[in-house]
Amino acid sequence: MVRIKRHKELDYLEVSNRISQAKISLQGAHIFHFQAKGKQPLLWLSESSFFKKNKAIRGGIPICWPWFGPHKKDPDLPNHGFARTSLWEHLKTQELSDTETKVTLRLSSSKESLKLWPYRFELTLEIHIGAQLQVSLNTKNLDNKAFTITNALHTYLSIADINTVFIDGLDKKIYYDKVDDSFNNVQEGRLLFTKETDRIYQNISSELIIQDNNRRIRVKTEGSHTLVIWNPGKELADKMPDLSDHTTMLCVESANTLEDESLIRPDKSHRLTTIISQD
Ligand code: TA6
Repeated sequence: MVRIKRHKELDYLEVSNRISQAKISLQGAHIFHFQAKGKQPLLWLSESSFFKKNKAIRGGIPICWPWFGPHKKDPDLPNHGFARTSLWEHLKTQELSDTETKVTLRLSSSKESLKLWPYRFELTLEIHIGAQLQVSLNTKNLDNKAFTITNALHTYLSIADINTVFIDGLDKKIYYDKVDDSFNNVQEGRLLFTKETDRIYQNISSELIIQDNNRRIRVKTEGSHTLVIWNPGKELADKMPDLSDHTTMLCVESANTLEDESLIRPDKSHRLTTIISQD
């Protein structure tokens, strides 16, 4: 079942089936809630998120596209691109069974987007809501020239406590550390959080396991080799007016960034997927 609702300035879809529920804002195709029945929510949402037009929601899964982070050449362009603040179209909702619902949203190039990024494109987001949450971002090149994108499904996971959570699956992986701007660091063992952490891990192919208090969250990625891990730590979080409590959030982001850019030729597509589950 799908219902259209509004929170502050933003319209959203509330989707539910026998075993799970999700909320998806039409601005940004932004999933800001997912919960399987009888389980804790998987996604974190800041209590102080603005829910304003042209402002990304703080929490859930912001879509960073067509560039991740600051624009390479023009720092005045929006951080993480414009997909997360654009108004998407709800194409369809399909009840695949009584335990799985698929929602598809679309963003097409427009006069406004061409001013920010000079290519014609079609973006679709396919969301499977069931026992797990599966999200695929498809980029199609509708232009007559090739373009390059970096992108991310900037997932904010809800966790019990940043001081005790840890991540398995990154041992010996190479990462770029944004906090001190250093390249070629090597992860030793599991990743724990003692301070601001902002890293881009490379050559990721297997599933990650986030051990959170009494549950395990699993994140699988398809169509990317980079993974971004972010927690702002207390000092930075205190400066962010829309970030309520950094100790209960952890971003684990399937991404294509750094050397993992995607070149897409005319008529060709790229697909980035993240699958999040818990046990
Ligand atoms: O994914 C990590 C990151 O790029 C951080 O550097 C941090 O700034 C974060 O995203 C949030 O960015 P935002 O533009 O949403 O404030």
